Amino acid sequence: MNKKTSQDNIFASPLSEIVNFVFDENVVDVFPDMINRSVPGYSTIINLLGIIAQHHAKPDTHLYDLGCSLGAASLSMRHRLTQEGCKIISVDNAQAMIERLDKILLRDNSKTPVQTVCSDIQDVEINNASVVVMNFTLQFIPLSERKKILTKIYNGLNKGGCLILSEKLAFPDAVENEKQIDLHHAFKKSNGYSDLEIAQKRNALENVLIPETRETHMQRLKETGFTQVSSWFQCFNFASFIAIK
Ligand code: GEK
Repeated sequence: MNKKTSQDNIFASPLSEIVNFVFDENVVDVFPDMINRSVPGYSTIINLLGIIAQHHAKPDTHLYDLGCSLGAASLSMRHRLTQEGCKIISVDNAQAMIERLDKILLRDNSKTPVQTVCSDIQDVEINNASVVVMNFTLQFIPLSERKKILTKIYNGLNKGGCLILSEKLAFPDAVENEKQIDLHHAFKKSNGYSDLEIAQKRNALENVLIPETRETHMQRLKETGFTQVSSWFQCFNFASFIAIK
């Protein structure tokens, strides 16, 4: 069977115990289907990320994709880059993701080299970067470590370089928060997920994916030193920011 088209039914049957969500081999097999049916606007973000990266990339610099999964953002950047001497560095701490990405890259012969790294993003060095992407990854990092990672990214970016940060959002107003969650669940239902799947996945992610508000993200990016911080995309409770050094 073509792995890319496998359907996500990980949470379709009743589970006696809901354990914390992990990015293992089972998730890798269904990942493209899972993320497209779960994250409203995902394919639009991936496409536009490539355009933003192309706009900011400088020759002879590095472009990072932190928490790359199967490399959708890396490939979107790679397919648009025309600058000479760039290298894309794609990092994920799930070995199963990196192994599958290595196979995907064998079938892609665009010219910009891609280096895959199996590592916690907290342990990778960032240097000579013109673009750093964290597309729905920071939300999985413990709250206490987020500022440290952003500071490392800031220090590793060249002046004028950009961070593209996409995140699931929480909203300070409880009514708005519930409304956005309801709309997100309606989106998932319209994509074929049952109420049981939605509820079980929500429980599995509860202690793993910790969303923060737009205000928290923008404030922390400014405190980190980024000069221009803007929100360029939102679809229900999913948003993306650009921060320029
Ligand atoms: C995409 N960016 O398709 N270090 C490295 N990787 C991590 C860490 C960590 N500490 N924590 C989580 N991950 C992708 C989608 S998915 C988002 C990103 C989602 C990795 C984890 O293994 C997974 O592959 C990815 O971050 C999050 O554009 O599934 O909601």
